[in-house]
Amino acid sequence: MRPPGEVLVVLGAQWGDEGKGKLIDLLTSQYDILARAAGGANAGHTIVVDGVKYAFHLLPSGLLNPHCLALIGNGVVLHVPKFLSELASLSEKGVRNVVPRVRISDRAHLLFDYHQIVDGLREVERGHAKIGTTGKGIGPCYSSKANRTNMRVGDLRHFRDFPDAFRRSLASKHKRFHNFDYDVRAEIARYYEYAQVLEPNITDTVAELNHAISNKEHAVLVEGANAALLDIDFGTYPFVTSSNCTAGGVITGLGIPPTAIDKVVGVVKAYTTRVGQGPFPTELHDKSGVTLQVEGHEYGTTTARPRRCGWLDTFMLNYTHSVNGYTEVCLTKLDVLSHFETIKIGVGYIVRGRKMTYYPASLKLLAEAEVEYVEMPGWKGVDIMGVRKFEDLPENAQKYVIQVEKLINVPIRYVGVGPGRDAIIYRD
Ligand code: 2SA
Ligand code: GDP
Ligand code: MG
Repeated sequence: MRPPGEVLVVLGAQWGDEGKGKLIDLLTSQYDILARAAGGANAGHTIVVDGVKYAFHLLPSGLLNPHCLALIGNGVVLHVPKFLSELASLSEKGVRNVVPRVRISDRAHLLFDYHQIVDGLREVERGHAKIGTTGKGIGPCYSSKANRTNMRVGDLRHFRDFPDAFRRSLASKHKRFHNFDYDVRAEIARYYEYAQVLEPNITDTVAELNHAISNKEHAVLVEGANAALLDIDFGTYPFVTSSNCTAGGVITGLGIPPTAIDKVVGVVKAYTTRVGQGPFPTELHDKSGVTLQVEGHEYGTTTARPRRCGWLDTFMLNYTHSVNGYTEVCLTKLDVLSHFETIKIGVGYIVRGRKMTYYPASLKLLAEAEVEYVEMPGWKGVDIMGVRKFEDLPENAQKYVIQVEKLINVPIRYVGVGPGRDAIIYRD
């Protein structure tokens, strides 16, 4: 077990789907509280245990550990039906004592079905400029939150006021999108039921978490959703999600002070993938890109969309490191690179003949960026999935990991060599 009071944060360092779920699953047994700070059902971790596949979207995946409390922080947007169906599916698969181990922040925002409808309508409106959202209503819900018209989980406790407040919160969206079809009465009736069901799980998570940390009662693992380049402030705006999925979002999404965080693990895929639209300087449009997609099974957990694939980009990783402050890195999917004669790593961008010194905010500059690469010999054909010691990796694979470590200047503590729970190499 980790020392009580310790807070470890796991964050996606690229555009998501780096394999955070597997690392979290490995670490959970050492923590008592697993917390989600941001996002909603647009996150997706896949964990396979004893041949049983568990897909998590809203619930922290640490629930698989029967001793863990799962905490949904104030920064999360909660779609109650999805949340309840995920809970039910875990119980059906035999995960014990699930419901009493869940805590939901009374400050978390409710994501209603109409937010999902509006998500779709907005995408249609954007036409060619569409973002390629997951359709889960994330943007519209955070926009209601910022507009100060939305409702929070705690509002379910005062149900007498709920129907009027709900109608008011819906009104502006209804007006803006021409009275789209929506059965308001049925939705309110459903929420009356949900209010009874959720009541025992609603709590002041800010108080509970800070108490656990400052009194050194429990060790806490914060499970990042989405990733740095999808962050609303630091990502490739507007092709981003609507929450802060970098380290800052952990603090505001849970209500803990920055000084409470002890470690930040950046999860980095050994190459790069992206779902949806937006710039991607190291993207491959050739046979190598297809190899990464096929061999890496690069299809989204949430939407099953094929992921765009390209080489690792350490210029981008240096940027996300400067924002997130990784104390260590977990490099995943090294095994997928076993299919290449040579492997490239993006190390810098040249724009209009000048070397960039920092990852640009401008999408125009990103679109124009010519990537500088270093090229390394691969270990083609050598199956590394069974390797558990760093020294047993082929020499070129070791060199690749060490080169990445040098380029990002963060220790690589874990190296993923396969999808299985145990397919990981620890480095001291
Ligand atoms: P949204 O639905 O408004 O958040 O979509 C906005 C953009 O953000 C992208 N996006 C994602 N891209 C990759 N993976 C996502 N979720 C992962 C999953 C979860 C993870 O496995 O499904 O890694 O934690 C995700 N969520 C949002 C989306 O494609 C749009 O470009
Ligand atoms: P997350 O959203 O960051 O948790 O990632 P996802 O679960 O959406 O996608 C990562 C996928 O990669 C999952 O299907 C994992 O089982 C798989 N995976 C994780 N680590 C490795 C690895 O080291 N090698 C291989 N081949 N697959 C991995
Ligand atoms: Mg994912």
